Amino acid sequence: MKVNELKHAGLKKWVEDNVALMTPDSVEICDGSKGEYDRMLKILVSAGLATPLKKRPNSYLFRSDPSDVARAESRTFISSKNKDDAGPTNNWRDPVELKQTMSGLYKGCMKGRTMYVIPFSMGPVGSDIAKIGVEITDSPYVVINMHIMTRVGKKVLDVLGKDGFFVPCLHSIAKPLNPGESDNGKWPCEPDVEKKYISHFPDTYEIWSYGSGYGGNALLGKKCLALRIASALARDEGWLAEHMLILKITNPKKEVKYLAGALPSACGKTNLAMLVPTLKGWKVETIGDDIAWMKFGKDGRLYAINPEAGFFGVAPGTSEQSNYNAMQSIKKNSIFTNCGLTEDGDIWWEQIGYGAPGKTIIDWKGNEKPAPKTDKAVKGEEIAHANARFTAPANQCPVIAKEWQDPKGVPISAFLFGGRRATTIPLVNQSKSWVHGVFMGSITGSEITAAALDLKEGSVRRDPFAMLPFCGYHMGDYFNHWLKLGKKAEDEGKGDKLPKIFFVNWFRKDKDGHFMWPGYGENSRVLAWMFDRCDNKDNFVETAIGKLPKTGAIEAPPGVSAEIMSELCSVDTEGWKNEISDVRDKHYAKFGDRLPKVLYDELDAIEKRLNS
Ligand code: SAT
Ligand code: MN
Repeated sequence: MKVNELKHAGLKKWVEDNVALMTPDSVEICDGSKGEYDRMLKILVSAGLATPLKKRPNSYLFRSDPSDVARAESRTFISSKNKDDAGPTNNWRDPVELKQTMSGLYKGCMKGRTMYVIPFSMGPVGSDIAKIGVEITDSPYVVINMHIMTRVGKKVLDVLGKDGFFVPCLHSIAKPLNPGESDNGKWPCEPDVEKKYISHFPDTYEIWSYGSGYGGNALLGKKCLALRIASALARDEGWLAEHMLILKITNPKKEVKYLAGALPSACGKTNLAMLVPTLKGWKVETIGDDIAWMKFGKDGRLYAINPEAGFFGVAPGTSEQSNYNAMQSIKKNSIFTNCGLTEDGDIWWEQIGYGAPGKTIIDWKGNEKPAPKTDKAVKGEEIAHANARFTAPANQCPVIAKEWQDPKGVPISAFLFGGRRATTIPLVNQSKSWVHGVFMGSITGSEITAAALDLKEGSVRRDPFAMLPFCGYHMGDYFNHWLKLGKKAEDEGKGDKLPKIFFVNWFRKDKDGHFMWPGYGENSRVLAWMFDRCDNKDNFVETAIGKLPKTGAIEAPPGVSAEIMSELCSVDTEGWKNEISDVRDKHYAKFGDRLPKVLYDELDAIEKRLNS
């Protein structure tokens, strides 16, 4: 298909304008076909950027530039007209100035390359909850990843019609080629981090990205569209775009519920989405592992879709023990980025569950190293980058739920928030009300595990709703949006249809620093308790901080004593008093007068109950 055959006048003009600005050698409208995928890989292999993996059919390894290995949060901008609308947790830039700067950078940026125009749907094509985006990019690596992560092609243009809504997503790796020049094995990007831009214009629902070819900086359907821009769309249109997994859980009586959960990074979100239950007779299946889009149905229930079509998962730490189903999902048709390459032509990473075969291994920087005999990480000597990734089609997951692509979505019974907390926060806690649940989401946080960031080890980094880097507008307004949706449902007499809200913590430690709860598949015990709570089973006690499991309501996993269970499921009054003052003084204070007053009321009410 040619540009002048595009039926949507706005899309056609947008593409033509950018062709004139970026001056690519040629333009291709992507059709999402297998032929197109294979052709992109031929280009990438011959440019020396992709290595076919002997051990995994139709799978390839890429190594990025060392400057281009993760989302560039300091170069991620929320460019709303009013600075106040971006809020204290986002980097704001004036949209007029930012567009001027970036238009200058985009000028001639695709010289010597092909411009790919990727029409994609976030969510099943044609679903009422789905949205269409079109990404312009000069990266065939982006094209193949978008093939896996989204639905690409002509059927999307058919749904878009002549005047449908789409989110325009501009992307360039910022590495034009001179005549005769080729990438020659070197990952093309702008290596100077200060010259990368990941810009969002929430007032006009546009995305402009420049200089990075990696992950969320470049696959613009994911964090940029499905979270930052979608959160603004959801605010404006009355729905929810959340950084949440969606799972289906079936009890021994074959009753089914769906649950959506938000956890900050490094808390095992993908593992939870694909959990293998240890509880007999219970089954967990996956709808999505990262993002949920949710709309209220006429029946008052909240319906969720997974806007994505694949998994873009962190590789290190993924093993048959930690996530069996993820390991099965990546056996074929997968893309690996910044993993190690073994002598026999397979990928390898730290904590993959086994040492590397053979004598040598190629690390993520392309250097030959002795093959590690164990899978333990050696600081500074990592074979795979800590943010090495796999991209795999969701339908390759052995426990993908049959309804994962249902355009209606699945009705959500419960929300789960959580974080990595060594103290204070119980194993599971159900909110007393919707407002209390929003309070729980708003104080979500996780302890800093390594002295990585500028924070004291063990101190809590608040990550409200796990949306800190992903909310496209003022976080105080975002809390208010959640409150408004709950209030509306209650005012309409549909309050009982709202999902129940829970807060979990798998990471409590005892005085000697040992984890008190085994986690992984044993977390099914907590999910089962939540399941029964949704049916109003009498399995709880009312406390100052919320509804906690009654003694014996969660059967202890092997090796966990009754005393430990009782500590995990009780109120740490002193700890909570500290939590309350930390939230009031260090967290809520940041949001000024945009922090909804009812959340302060909630804080005061909990404090009062703790003191009584
Ligand atoms: O690189 S992504 O933004 O897609 C993944 C992540 O950082 O969570
Ligand atoms: Mn994520």
